[in-house]
Amino acid sequence: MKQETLSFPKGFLWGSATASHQVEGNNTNNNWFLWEQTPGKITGGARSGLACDWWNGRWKEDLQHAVEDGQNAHRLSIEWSRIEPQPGKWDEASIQTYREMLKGIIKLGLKPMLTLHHFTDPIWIYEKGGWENKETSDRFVRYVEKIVPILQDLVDMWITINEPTVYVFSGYMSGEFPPGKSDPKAAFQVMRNMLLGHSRAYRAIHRTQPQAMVGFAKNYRAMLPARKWFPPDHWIRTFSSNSFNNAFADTLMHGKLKFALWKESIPEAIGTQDYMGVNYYTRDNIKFNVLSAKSIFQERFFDPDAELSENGFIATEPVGFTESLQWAQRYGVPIYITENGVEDSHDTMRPHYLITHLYQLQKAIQSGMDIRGYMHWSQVDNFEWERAWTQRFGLWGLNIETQERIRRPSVDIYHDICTQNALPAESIARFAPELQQKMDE
Ligand code: IFM
Repeated sequence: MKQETLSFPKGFLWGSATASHQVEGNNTNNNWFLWEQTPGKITGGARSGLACDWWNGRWKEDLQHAVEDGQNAHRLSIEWSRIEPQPGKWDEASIQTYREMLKGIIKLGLKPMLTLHHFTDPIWIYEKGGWENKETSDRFVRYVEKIVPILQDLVDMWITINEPTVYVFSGYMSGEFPPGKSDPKAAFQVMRNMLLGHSRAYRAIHRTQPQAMVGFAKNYRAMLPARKWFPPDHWIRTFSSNSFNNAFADTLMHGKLKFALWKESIPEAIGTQDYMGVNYYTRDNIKFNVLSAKSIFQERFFDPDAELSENGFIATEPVGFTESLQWAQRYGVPIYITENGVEDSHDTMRPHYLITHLYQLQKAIQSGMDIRGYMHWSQVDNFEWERAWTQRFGLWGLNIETQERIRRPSVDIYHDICTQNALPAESIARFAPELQQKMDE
């Protein structure tokens, strides 16, 4: 049996990722707070409530765990609605809280990677039409210009916007996110305005901090034509991937946004990416169906043989991860994995998911790809948007009644990986023996 060491490059960032609204608690001044109060929008009528109680300081406990678990980085976000609760009015106490949090994170030995916008908007932005309003991009830049100089001594890795395409599709196509619309023209406008916001924020950050690494986090959905022999399945797969996977990122390369029926030239977007942040979870099979006009003539389903997560939300498809990395590579910048993980309250699937995905990651690095870090989603169970507390993505579990943290077995598996900067042979043999066979071949 071959005992190849599947190691990662020196200085590789090993961490976990969180987002403000999902962990802080008592976030009452953003559009998600309003959404949570609206009947029928959140599974079981649940609310983010105290979430993981980070705003009262429990980030210390979770990130102390992260360090003990062997991690050396953490991706978190700050909440625009706390920093600028009213237009142009800055909340100095909240800004100080974030400074203290970031100082504490660094003191613990974690490199922070900071997201400036992770799905939530201040209520006043929402009331002015959210990102449908072109002025939102400038208002976003004003917030960035305020906060970056204050945090620049603590942070040099920035994510402008998390998963802009998920924000667009969920808020303006499927309607699961606020404002709950199904309006492709509005979706296009939001995409355009987010591109403007990103591009201007990129330049604003670099004006303050020339050495900064600035990017956005892209949720890449791998897609396969369901029937290889049937050209319409290939066509619909290409169409879907162009709008979901490529539209935003390609505009940063060539300055031309193409989305559904609309096009616009955005030259200022060109070159506004120092790295590609990849969030990868799963892969769909896509079938053309003339009867599914509502879902743009497509049907999506997971491979019937794939291992499915607790709520059937994710299929373990590590080869799709490789597809996402190959896709990311074409942008010619270093790659960071800014999210990857699975909902699994019993931790029965996570060990296999983790090992098989990190195996693909290590192979990609070995083949020459410049990949510099991996942030697992998530450190601790947190408020999973419209699915609320039904989906548990944490390495650590959370009892939302008592705030008790529950150590899942995957913590130890991830610990060994982070501290050895490698995929240990014993972990592969134990949790993904099929890979051992591959390695022996
Ligand atoms: O929880 C989310 C996160 O906010 C964005 N990416 C996907 C995660 C899991 O659904």
